[in-house]
Amino acid sequence: DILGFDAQGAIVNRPDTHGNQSLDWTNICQKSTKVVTFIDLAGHEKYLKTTVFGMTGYAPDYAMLMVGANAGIIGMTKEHLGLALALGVPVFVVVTKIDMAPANVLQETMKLLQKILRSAGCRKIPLLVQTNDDVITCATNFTSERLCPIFQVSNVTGENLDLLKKFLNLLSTRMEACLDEPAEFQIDDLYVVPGVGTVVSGTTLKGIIKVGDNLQLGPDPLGQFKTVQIRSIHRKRMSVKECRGGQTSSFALRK
Ligand SMILES: Nc1nc2c(ncn2[C@@H]2O[C@H](COP(=O)(O)OP(=O)(O)OP(=O)(O)O)[C@@H](O)[C@H]2O)c(=O)[nH]1
Ligand SMILES: [Mg+2]
Repeated sequence: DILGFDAQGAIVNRPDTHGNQSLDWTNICQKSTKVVTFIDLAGHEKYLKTTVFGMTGYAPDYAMLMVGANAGIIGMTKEHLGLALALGVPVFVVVTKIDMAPANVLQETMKLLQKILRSAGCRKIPLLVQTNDDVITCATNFTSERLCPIFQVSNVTGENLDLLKKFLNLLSTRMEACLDEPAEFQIDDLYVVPGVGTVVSGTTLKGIIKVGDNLQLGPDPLGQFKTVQIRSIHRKRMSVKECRGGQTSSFALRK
């Protein structure tokens, strides 16, 4: 899903995103000066392979680790934290459902969370975000990788969601666009769309790719490349003319 911010930092998403999603995405992108994309990964260990794919294939800038205040550090929380650490993706933690958790339970969750983050395996500096100043401190020092901001929110009462939203709006992408270098696109997925043909989706790692460009597709198992032309480009379900380093998109190919 996506979250759009306007130039004043206000959220442009309408409260109800049900219904026609594709229209909504176009609308959000048109009204936004900044769009944050969330890749919703699975918590259950059964889906670990998919989670690993999401953490690598989509080249995420940051990881938002969700922890239920009541349930605490359960299931795959530590494994997912380890995955982000291993991949060098800066992590922040959002402790949710604080409306439901008795004070002592929340405190226990926070204590264990901070202990894990400070442990030798993690070597993070946890910082509980409680004020606007904390948000700015965290956002400006976040890419250092040592700092781990922690938010405590409730999706029911809305408590502290403003701090989390401000933080998201202040983050910038980590990947360098390398616009002067030859274009390179990493394919994550392949589709055959009726009436369109072969569509590949993934991330542009370097350079600029424009509609009509010829690219080398490969390597195949024999190490060979094949010339393909970019017939059209979609970003966030919208037709666009070009895609730049750091951006995800999908291409319809002419072979
Ligand atoms: N009281 C309370 N309930 C919440 C809060 N956030 C989410 N919930 C509820 O918790 C349940 C699970 O929320 P989800 O957002 O589906 O959680 P999830 O981790 O994405 O679940 P899966 O995708 O199934 O792994 C839903 O019934 C939500 O309404 C919160 O802050 N407070
Ligand atoms: Mg979910």
